[in-house]
Amino acid sequence: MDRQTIQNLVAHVRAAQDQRYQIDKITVTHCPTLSTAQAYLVQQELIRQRLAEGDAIAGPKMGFTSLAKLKQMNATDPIYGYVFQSMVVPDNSAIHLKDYIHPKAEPEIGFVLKYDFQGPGITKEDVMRAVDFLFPAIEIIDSRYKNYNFTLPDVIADNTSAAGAVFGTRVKPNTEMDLAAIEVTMQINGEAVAHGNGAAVLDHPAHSVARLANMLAEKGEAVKAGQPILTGGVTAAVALSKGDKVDVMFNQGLGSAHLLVDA
Ligand code: OOG
Ligand code: MG
Repeated sequence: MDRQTIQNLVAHVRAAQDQRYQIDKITVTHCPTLSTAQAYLVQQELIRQRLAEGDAIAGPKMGFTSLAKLKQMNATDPIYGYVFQSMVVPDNSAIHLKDYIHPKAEPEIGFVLKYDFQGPGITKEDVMRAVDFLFPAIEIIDSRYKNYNFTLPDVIADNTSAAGAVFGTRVKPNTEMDLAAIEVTMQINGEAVAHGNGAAVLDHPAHSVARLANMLAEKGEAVKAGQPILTGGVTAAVALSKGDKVDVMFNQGLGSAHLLVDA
């Protein structure tokens, strides 16, 4: 794919992100042959531009790591993107619907590593040895595609629908914690809307971090120490409406994360 094609696709997707409007799939309007590898080149250029303009990466995110998400979005494979600093929402604070198109919330398990590592060949055990902190998270996704209707290359080029994230308080993992068995409930206005456990995420959320490291290795990048890493929605995502209070609550001492939705 030539440079001009990449630039055109980035300009098209960025405009939708910045001005918050919905677009048709770029695999329909622009590039029917767009491959996954080419879509990551588009994503990479989009990220390069945002960094050049002064935004910063908060951390990487995995997507489509649970069956619930794969089914909901009719997807086939895990993908990755990035949460920018400008997207971070402090715990317990409000977002404004006007800043989004059709936002949804999903509960996620977050990792912070003690040291950088680079794939290929990273395993779940490598990840567990490297864990510094875990944290409860709410990811706010907001696909720029109409009705969240996209193929994998479309959603990769749209930075995997990234639009916001609440990173809850970091906790040190302890020997009592079992990340496959850990349970999460997402409540909206006090009512349980989704429930799942850590094993929903690729059998164990550390597999998601390993997969991320191994995917990033293909472009020579490492997973970095200290960055919050999102391992992917444990449950299906839930659409947000004005006045919602979202509570994502884990057991085993991982804690909770909270979000309010204003007009
Ligand atoms: C794409 C983003 C997927 C996850 O956790 O599975 C994702 C989408 O569902 O719009 O972030
Ligand atoms: Mg997510």
